[in-house]
Amino acid sequence: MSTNREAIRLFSELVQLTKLDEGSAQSFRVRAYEKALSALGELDRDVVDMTAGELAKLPGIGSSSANKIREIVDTGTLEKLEKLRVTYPAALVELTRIPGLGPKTILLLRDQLGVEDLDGLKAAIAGEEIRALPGMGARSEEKLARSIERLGMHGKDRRTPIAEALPIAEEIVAGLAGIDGVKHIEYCGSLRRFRETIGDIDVLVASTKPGKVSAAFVELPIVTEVVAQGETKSVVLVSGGLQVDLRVVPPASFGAAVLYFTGSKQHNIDLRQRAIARGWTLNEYGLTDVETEDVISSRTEKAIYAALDLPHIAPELREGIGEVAAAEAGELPRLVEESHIRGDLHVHSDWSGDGRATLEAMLDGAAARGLTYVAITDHAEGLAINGLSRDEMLRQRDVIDGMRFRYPDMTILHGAELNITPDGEVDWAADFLEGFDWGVASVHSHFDLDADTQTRRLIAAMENPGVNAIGHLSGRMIGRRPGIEFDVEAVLDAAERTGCAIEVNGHLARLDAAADVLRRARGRDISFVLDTDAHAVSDFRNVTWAVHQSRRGWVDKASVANTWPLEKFLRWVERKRKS
Ligand code: DGT
Ligand code: CA
Ligand code: CA
Ligand code: ZN
Repeated sequence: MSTNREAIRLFSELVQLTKLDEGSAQSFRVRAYEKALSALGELDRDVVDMTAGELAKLPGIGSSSANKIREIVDTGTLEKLEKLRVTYPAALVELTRIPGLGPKTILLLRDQLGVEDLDGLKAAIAGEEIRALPGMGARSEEKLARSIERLGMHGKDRRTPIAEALPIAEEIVAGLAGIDGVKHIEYCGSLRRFRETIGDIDVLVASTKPGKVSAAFVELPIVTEVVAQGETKSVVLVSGGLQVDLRVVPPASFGAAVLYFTGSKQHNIDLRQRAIARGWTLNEYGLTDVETEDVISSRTEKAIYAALDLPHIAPELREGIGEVAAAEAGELPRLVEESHIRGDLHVHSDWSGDGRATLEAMLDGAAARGLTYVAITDHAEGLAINGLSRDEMLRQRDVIDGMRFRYPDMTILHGAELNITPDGEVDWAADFLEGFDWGVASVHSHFDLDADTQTRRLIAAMENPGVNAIGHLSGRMIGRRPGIEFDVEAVLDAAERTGCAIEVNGHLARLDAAADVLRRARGRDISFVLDTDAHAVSDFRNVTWAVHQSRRGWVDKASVANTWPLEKFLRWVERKRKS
């Protein structure tokens, strides 16, 4: 299925560049490509085996997109995309990451002021040139300057959101998997630790034939530039400009190398200190006795930790923030594993405008995951373009009632994703909210209010009996939109007091609540729910990311409500709704 992945990558670039080309994110063509992109994501067949005719029969794929997919299969690229890349170089495209800077404005800046990249934009801001443009002003110029500041887009320090880096790493790992002599592959570094932004991707391969690996690596279709190529170490750039470091090591030292290249640097230093105290050294080749030069351990990470008298420390915890001391004291949290998750409490269907699969398909998908309980939480009406009215919600409730018999092993809750207004109200009053089995409430607008207002807003929503959990607490989109500002301690106090859960949203662009917020909840009596926020069946995969995020936040399994057995979970849900 590696061609599917390739097609998805090229189509998402096509969407992005077409938005620029048409000066609109809503044009007919953009939407057609977006639909095809989403259909490709749902496809469980290999596009290599499909004709253009078969492709065009799939829902969401028109004949023009079908031909483009065939072009990718047959030629490895897209002529149209190649042309767009020349017109819109990567440095210009990067400006689309700045909140509030749409395609139309980017084209205006280029035409009127000759802005070609971030440096050009900063110069135009410094020279107060932007305020003179039609439709702009001093305020929009200042807002732009602040957005750049807050996103931390400073040339070489630029970090890539994990949502962009992870699929690239997966494509590379898949591309190297079949090569002669390869025994293990793992992506390491900040990506394996599941940081929300990535400096570069570090891929580690154990192989008996290193030359073959690096030769294949530099030839991968995703590679745009080879910076260095050697037997054991190569460096490339991929489309979008992200750097990928490859190391090839012998299978016997794979564990030591994975440990070393996973980092963090501070975690490595803390471990090395323990090794030195025992008369050993620790590096990417292994744990070695200084005097005898005997290798004590190198094959697996687990064995190296064990030799250092430590339990295995999960990659997500390895930030050098006290995890080694906690491990030594037996005080690490009991981390969540995917198999612990019994329910999903944030799931959409195409009843709300942004859902991409039917209710039935989503329920089938939930059942296929083996879930014991699931909540359908389509958007409530306050979200103008997406939400369901009262009548639609009641109708949906009837439809769900009529479907329950098909899922004898899964309890279906009828919920809603409510919108939190600037005052902390939600869409409906208590009498209507009572009719639901579950409520998740989220911030979807008014991101710029001051911290006091946002804090009051969140706390008021938590106090509402119809609200069981706060969805994506900050509303951030990693690398695109900063989250709302709020008083974390006050909100955690309220979570404890009201029993309202905090969601760990597994959508890769969200990963919300953020890890530092989750860590600050340690030792408090707060409940969490790990959710996918699925809008399509393939989004159920987000459970993996929600689990990783909870681990990064040192969340203890005991506090995760959707690991609990059904009875306990339902009692907990009811307690809040009767509060
Ligand atoms: P990034 O790429 O900035 O998101 O963060 P990392 O952690 O992936 O950092 P990177 O790519 O520079 O290096 C990968 C790992 O290699 C890092 O987490 C730990 C290890 N490493 C790199 N340089 C050093 C070093 O000077 N000392 C030690 N102990 N470890 C290092
Ligand atoms: Ca890295
Ligand atoms: Ca690196
Ligand atoms: Zn949602």
